[in-house]
Amino acid sequence: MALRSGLSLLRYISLRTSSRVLSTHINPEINQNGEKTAEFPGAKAPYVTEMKFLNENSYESIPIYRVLDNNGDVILANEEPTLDKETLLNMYKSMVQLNQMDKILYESQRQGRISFYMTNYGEEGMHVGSAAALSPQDLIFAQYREVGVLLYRGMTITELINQCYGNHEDPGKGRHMPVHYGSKQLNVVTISSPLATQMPQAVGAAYAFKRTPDNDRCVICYFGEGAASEGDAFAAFNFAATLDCPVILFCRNNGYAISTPSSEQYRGDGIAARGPSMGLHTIRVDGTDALAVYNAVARARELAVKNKPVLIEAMSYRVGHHSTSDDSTAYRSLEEIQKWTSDENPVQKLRLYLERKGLWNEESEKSLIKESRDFVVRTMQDAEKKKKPHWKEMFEDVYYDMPLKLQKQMHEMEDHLRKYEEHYPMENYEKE
Ligand SMILES: Cc1ncc(C[n+]2csc(CCOP(=O)(O)OP(=O)(O)O)c2C)c(N)n1
Ligand SMILES: [Mg+2]
Repeated sequence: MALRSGLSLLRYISLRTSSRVLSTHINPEINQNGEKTAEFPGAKAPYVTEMKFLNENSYESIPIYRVLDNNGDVILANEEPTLDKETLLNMYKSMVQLNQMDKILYESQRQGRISFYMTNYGEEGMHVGSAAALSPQDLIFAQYREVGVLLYRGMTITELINQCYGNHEDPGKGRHMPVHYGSKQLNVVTISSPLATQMPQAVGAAYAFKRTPDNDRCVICYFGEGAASEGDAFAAFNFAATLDCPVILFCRNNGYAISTPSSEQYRGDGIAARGPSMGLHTIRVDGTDALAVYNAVARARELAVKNKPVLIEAMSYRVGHHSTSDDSTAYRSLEEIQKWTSDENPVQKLRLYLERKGLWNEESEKSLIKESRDFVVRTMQDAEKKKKPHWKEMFEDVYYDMPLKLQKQMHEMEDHLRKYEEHYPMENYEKE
């Protein structure tokens, strides 16, 4: 009798509190009648006689891990990662270069020099923190707003700008819109615009790694909280978990999917809540804190290479407009933007941390900004002068043998260009 009432008290507590309590306080073998836990093929769980629907309030919110406070102070000394000076400075320099590149390329779109651009403001901490924790061999699948990851990995500003200008040095040969970067050498899969396409692809690549003998690589897949509403996201989560893939699914939750705020994008406790429910190791982290992101990804990497897939939800704020096709003041207040620019600025936080450690000062800041800005401006001017790829490139590289239909279109184009030669600035294009 005593045993029975003790068990029902535990059952009561477990239903009133979090799922974590549920798993620790109830003997999983026995239900409240002293019987064995149900063992359906689809669920092994205790029986209960009290009918209760669970909802988002049945669980505590998943906490947000951080290392630094808003002043750049380490909150708990033993959480401070042991990063050498060079790594810390590389992280910070990538952030500053990214800011300068964003500023100038955004303006260059406004001046009609490129067709489109997307800035990364507010998300720099997630970029450099995650990139620094990966091995250069790890394969990156990005969405589009992760340029700091690419810079830290080693993609040069020259390569990035050549892509945006679609000149003949762009590895994509001018076929993509700006910001669709990729690099075979640096293990960065080319970005594609349809949201979430990269997610099942990343999990598939991770599965291929798993099947490779002596694999010590993992895949990291970045995606926005908006993209997480796509069916492909669920397919990716489920394949990652059920096939035990060496993958880190990294959600950048920046609060918006263009004009849709996250409050309208999903219900429940964000993207992280989906992780444990789908069998993924999960953590929610302060994405404005580069050191917290570093720690989370370093640990996630250790798990992933042992074929334990991980979901990370990094919380931040998209400070800039969605893209050059958007004006975000139409759907959010200037005060809201200001709050995230000043108090929760990831670049500022890391800078304060470096200053406290004696690794940075006002002078180094000024010279880095000037150096980065000048380099971006010069590179942009050079990129603009470079020739565009030969027009025939647009018909090539898809089929090994060009189908007749395409061959016909190519010949029609050739005739057209010959006939109306004076209307096309062919001198700006590469010769065959
Ligand atoms: C399948 C698909 N639907 C819609 C779009 C248009 N679109 C481009 S970006 C975007 C918002 C994505 O938001 P999120 O994933 O949160 O990334 P963020 O822009 O915030 O970095 C939308 C709806 C698209 N590119 N692909
Ligand atoms: Mg978003």
